[in-house]
Amino acid sequence: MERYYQPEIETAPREKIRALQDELLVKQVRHVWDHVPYYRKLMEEKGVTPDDIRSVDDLRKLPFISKHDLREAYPYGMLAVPLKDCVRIHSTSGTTGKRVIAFYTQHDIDLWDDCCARAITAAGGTDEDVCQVSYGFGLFTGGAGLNGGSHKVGCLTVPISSGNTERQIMFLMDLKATILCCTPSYAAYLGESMKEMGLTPDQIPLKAGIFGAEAWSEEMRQSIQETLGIKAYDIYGLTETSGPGVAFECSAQNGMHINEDHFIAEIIDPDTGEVLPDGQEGELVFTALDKEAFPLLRYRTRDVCVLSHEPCPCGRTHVKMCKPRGRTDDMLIIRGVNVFPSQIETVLLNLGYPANYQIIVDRVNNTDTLDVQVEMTPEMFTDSLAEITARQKQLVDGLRSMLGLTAKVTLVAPKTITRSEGKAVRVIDKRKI
Ligand code: DLL
Repeated sequence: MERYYQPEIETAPREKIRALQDELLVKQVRHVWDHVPYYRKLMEEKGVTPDDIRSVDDLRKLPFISKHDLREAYPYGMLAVPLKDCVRIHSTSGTTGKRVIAFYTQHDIDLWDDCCARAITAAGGTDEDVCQVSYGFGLFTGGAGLNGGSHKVGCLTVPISSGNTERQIMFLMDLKATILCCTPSYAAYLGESMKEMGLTPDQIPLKAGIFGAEAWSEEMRQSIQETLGIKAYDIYGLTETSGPGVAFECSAQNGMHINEDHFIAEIIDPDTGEVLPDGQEGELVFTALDKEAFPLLRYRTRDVCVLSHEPCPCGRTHVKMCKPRGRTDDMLIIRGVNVFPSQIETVLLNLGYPANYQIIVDRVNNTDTLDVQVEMTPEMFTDSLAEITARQKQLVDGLRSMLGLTAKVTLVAPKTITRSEGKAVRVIDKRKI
């Protein structure tokens, strides 16, 4: 039976959700105009005032906020409440530039925890469960978010953070953890390690996993589900919008419900900024409706995604987003062709390889090169040159038909590619250096 954490909101009729969004948006725009001079200036430049925003229909009149704005406004320029009202910060890893700092009031933390509690409940979690939170704790939002959600659901929470795989497995087995929260790449690694220890899926107490923070394919979901003997649910979010829990998967496991009482999602054409209709792929943009401290309006996430308002068998009425295909900024352009790492992952997993790979892009004699290093499983490992050549050819053909590009494939021995305890590093683009 489907369980909800807040059924009155999660299954509310569309008109009710829309009316709530209209009301919250009007208030939020006023709050930002009054307290965030940086955004007020952006509105003035666009010739918009809070009086122009009367409902969600007017959303598109508002200017976008980009990562560039957040860096310019660093650290306090987007803060909308006095610093003394804030109780915590989190921060992005800063891999693509200067860190972004997000601020939270206690109200912001409470609503964030609710969003994560909805995700855990949708994955079947109750106060009977033992929830092992193996996302990193600290500035990263993964650990804190799922920890807060797990408390609200009433699970016995194991705030183990990431890393120390041996200890992870010991706690998981000894405390009979039933829900695991971590990145999908770390879940795959834990699964691989438990398999090596001779543990079979029916000996592993887990029943569900809540995995996100990085792109992962359907094929990877299948593989994790099989190794751990669980149902694997996707969860999405970003530091700028609180953290995990902006959207989460339900029992249908085919897209994530966006918590529309807190966020409005739009899909735009990343080049023109034009809002695209349901079903069309584009850049995901979020407006936070009731965050107090760091209330971003029309924030461009750079995630490439599709929205769907199709009714969901789980009974939730909130719009669904597909698994993000990648980011506009991690989409590789190789010899003019757009390539997402997730497409490469799909080919590898379909051909029976593990999700341990690295994509190395370079430029030689003014021509882009694409080298995909693929790890073999111990069963595949062989000295036979003929077999390796046949495997390489099969991969090159598979990649060509998926990408329309010829890649070089290098097969490497099991356990050669460094495992990640947090977000996996899939791409090394030497062209930028
Ligand atoms: O990754 C928050 C999070 C923690 C989400 C734990 C889910 C679970 P950031 O470090 O700010 O925040 O990175 C945000 O990660 O814009 C996406 O590109 C990517 N991302 C997050 N969740 C998913 C997902 C956290 N389920 C950025 N699928 C986002 C694909 C995801 N990409």
